[in-house]
Amino acid sequence: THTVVKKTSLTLLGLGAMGTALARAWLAAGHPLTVWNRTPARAAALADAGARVADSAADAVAANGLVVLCLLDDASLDQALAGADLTGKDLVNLTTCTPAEARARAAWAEGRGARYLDGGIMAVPPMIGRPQAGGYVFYSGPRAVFEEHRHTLGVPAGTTYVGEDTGFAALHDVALLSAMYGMFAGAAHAFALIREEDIDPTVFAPLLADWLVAMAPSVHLTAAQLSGGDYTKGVVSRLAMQVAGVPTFLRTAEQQGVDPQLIAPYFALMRRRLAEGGEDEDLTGVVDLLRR
Ligand code: FVH
Repeated sequence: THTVVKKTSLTLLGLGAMGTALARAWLAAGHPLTVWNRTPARAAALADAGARVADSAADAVAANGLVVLCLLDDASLDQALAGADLTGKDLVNLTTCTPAEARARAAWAEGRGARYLDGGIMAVPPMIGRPQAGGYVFYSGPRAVFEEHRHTLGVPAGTTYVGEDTGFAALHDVALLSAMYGMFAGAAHAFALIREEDIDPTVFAPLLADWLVAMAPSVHLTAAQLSGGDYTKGVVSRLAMQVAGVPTFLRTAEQQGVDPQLIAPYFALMRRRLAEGGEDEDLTGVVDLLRR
């Protein structure tokens, strides 16, 4: 005999690139899905794939207890949900927002009789529905709500619960993406340095990628020092030595005709920390300078 597991039915508002990928993953896994999109044409292909297309956001919300939102930004939620009755609903908001917006949105939802979970998606659409791609979603808010829907939420991508504070998913999301943009900035500078030389960028790229991967674990030393409060503990490369090398980096940029605007602010902070007496530290002190 086979046990038939009933798949949770749910509603999804927002069928942009990400919303469509989420919808396809839930449909492929056999979840009854009601969808709505401001521009109805975007729902047509999903109707063919088995989704029920609601005529309005209010109708879509009324269809299920679990309502997932994947809209452009926080402001679009107000517009989409203006006429919807949220009483008794569980809202899961995967729209990128700030921590403060997430907390305010939770209070807004609770004031309308709904429970609220916030999510920050750490994936791009092609990673959705492909567990091997490594995409996942940060969730924060009431643990009970997360646990209740964990299985369904885990269908499109992995789930990582980061706490009862509703703002934490957005904070983790933005923190990781900010680090990513810092990495992109460094890579842009590196490519600019070699751009006019007889170096093939496609030959250079694997060297760059391997180096970034090799350096990534340095965040563990930073974390341990921030946690322990001693920024000289376990130092690998003294700040005094690193600052002594800064003119070499700036002169190289100048000689290669490259504007150092992406890395110069970081060098300025390293110099400031050295001037404050951080010569025996590594780079952790820069974190504190940013918070002043
Ligand atoms: N796509 C990505 O790579 C990233 C990966 C990480 C997470 N983000 C966030 O996911 C949210 C949705 O992103 P998206 O890629 O689906 O975005 P779009 O393709 O631009 O679709 C936007 C949807 O939002 C609807 N919408 C916009 N404004 C309103 C409004 N005022 N009222 C109702 N709906 C609205 C839009 O509808 P339409 O233009 O088709 O009518 C789309 O459904 C986002 O927070 C990313 O940061 C994605």
